[in-house]
Amino acid sequence: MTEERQTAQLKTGGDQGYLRIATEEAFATEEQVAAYLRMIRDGEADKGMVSLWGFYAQSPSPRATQIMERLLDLGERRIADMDVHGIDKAILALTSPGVQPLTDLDEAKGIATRANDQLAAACAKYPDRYIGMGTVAPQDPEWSAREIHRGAKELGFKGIQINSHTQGHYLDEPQFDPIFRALAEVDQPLYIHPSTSPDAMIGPMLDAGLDGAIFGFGVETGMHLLRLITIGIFDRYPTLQIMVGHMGEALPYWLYRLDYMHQAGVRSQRYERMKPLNKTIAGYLQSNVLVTNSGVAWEPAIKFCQEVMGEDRVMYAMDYPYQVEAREVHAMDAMTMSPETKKKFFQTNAERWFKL
Ligand code: 1DF
Ligand code: MN
Repeated sequence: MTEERQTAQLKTGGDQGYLRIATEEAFATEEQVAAYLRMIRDGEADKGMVSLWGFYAQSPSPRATQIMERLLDLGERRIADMDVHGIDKAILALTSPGVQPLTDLDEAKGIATRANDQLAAACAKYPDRYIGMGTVAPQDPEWSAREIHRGAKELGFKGIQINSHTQGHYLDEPQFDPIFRALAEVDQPLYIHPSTSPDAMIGPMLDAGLDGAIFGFGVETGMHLLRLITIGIFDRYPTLQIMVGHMGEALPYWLYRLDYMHQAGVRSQRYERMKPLNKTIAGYLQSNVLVTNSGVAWEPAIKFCQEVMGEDRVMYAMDYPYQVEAREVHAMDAMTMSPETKKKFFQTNAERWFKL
């Protein structure tokens, strides 16, 4: 990257040959954060919540206070940040872990409903800049299914985001089937966004400071997607598309070993749950999984993913407001890649898969 490129101003409008559509962008609501703080105060929060939101919602550090301000804004401040970083459109979702840790179902559904209404209003106010993904409360799968329909039909949402496990439960468990059925009915994607690991998994990561976005998010979310693939979710729902961020939460890099050991496991019948599937894990990654580069502004990883999954399946994301770096946008612009492939990465893959 030349010095000139690095200091040149980023602009919206597509002068570089593509629009920049950022696909994993977060917002928060006041009552969501207040509920987290109450859980922490009352000793109801799991260790991950104490670590993550105990920090962002309470630390006086510049990282925490700036992220909180940006999360809570769905107006001019966010638009100004998008303008400065050359982001034409942001696909927005309620920040992790959404309402999934809340044990009072009425409270969870109320906060989710109002967050969805607030997001829909912001998208209506800035129709050229904001696109919404809805939030649900998987604790109540039937309600979530209805909210998926409301999001698609009344609120203009283009998918939903679920923040990995719900109180230690994973989406491959049969009680969550109404969520997948609803997604198939509205023909929209599911974005599985990271959350902190449940208490059963977080232990040895926490004392080392590895529980959050540095590592714990990725291994827990990658495992979640693997649980869904190996239970046969895509044999049951062949048109379902599942998106994950952070360059596929490391699964593409493990793919050879995943398939080798999965096939060995199926053949040996070592695990009751591990049944033969219609495709290989690589096959599902090439037909039902989409990845975004949130948090990973790294050309070798992006090219590797394009090679193993196909260049139609890798999309741009900034991960605002957790990773707001103009130099990363410049680095992505400067990737040595054909103009056609780069346009797919920044713009047309998102248009295709979110049906914009
Ligand atoms: C962090 C990173 C937090 C991501 C997030 O949501 C998040 C972080 C609470 O750095 O603590 O979405 N991320 O996707 O990388
Ligand atoms: Mn994120």
